[in-house]
Amino acid sequence: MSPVSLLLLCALLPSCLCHQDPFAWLYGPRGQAMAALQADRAGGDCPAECDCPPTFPVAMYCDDRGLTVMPFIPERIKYLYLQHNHISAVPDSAMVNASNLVWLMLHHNQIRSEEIGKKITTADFEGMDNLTVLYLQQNSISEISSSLKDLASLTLLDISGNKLTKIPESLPAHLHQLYLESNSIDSVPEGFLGRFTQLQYVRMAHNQLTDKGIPPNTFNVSGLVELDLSFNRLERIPIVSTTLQHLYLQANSIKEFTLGSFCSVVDISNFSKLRTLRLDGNEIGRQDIPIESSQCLRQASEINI
Ligand SMILES: *[C@@H]1O[C@H](CO)[C@@H](O)[C@H](O)[C@H]1NC(C)=O
Ligand SMILES: *[C@@H]1O[C@H](CO)[C@@H](O)[C@H](O)[C@H]1NC(C)=O
Ligand SMILES: *[C@@H]1O[C@H](CO)[C@@H](O)[C@H](O)[C@H]1NC(C)=O
Ligand SMILES: CC(=O)N[C@H]1CO[C@H](CO)[C@@H](O)[C@@H]1O
Repeated sequence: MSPVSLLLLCALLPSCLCHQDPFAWLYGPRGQAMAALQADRAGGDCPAECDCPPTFPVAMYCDDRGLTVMPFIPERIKYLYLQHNHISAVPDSAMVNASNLVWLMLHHNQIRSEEIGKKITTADFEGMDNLTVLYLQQNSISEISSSLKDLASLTLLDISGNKLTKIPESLPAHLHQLYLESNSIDSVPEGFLGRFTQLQYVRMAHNQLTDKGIPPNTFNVSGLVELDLSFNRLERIPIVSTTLQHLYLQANSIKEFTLGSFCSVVDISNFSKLRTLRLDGNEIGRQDIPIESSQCLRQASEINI
């Protein structure tokens, strides 16, 4: 329909849905009710402060609008964009209709742990069985309670740029990507990574990790593809699995190149799968790499030292 004929139609039919819902007056002058009704023709209601594009009715865009509280979440929404606001709390009630969420983007807000760890109880995330991506980076979270543990489908959790001083204890079991960089974490609990059978990418750059905080074999878990421990306080190269492909250790205080960190046995079929190894910005140089390394690290295409 051309814009001209649309206009014409509006003029002719006072109750047409072109501009305003004809029953809007029923619901009073509140902006939210108006907007909700206006959006109805697009496949469902939508809070006034957000956009729900008719072409993509399962998405709700509320990013960068100066929001200080969570908007209401219509039940159909799968992709929710709330980043770059001033939201400080995710109260119980906000998530009641959010059981269909697949992506929840809450990064760059002001969420504090007392407002997510304690007020978001396990029950709040119960039923959010399809949530796969949760972005919480750049908030003010210092603690994560067990509230996230029940997110059975969650594969990517980003809590970087917060105020964590330790690794959250109960995290969902099926994570593939765990991003914790730029916090104040100084240790990794014994056997921590072993709890996740599908974990492939672990990023902990810009924390306060020391050798003391890393029990032996913490990172010697198969399945891991990428491990970023750069910008920490490590003095030794931690033992990693031979299946690891990318290891970032730049800007630590490593004083020794320990080949045993990569290979305990070297032969035709036992060698490290490392492709990338960053060791620049440490206290070692090329001369510290033993000659046997070429056997163990035969797949490394990039070693920065
Ligand atoms: C939940 O959905 C109902 C019905 O659509 C709506 O009236 C209510 O405001 C919603 N609650 C929240 C917290 O989003
Ligand atoms: C999750 O997704 C599946 C398939 O898309 C759907 O059948 C199911 O109802 C969803 N679960 C929830 C809790 O929304
Ligand atoms: C890493 O773990 C494997 C299997 O658990 C083990 O065989 C290997 O010796 C360990 N690597 C090191 C360097 O200790
Ligand atoms: C320590 C290690 O990985 N050893 C393996 C070396 O290769 C042989 C033969 O493929 C395996 O049986 C060992 O487990």
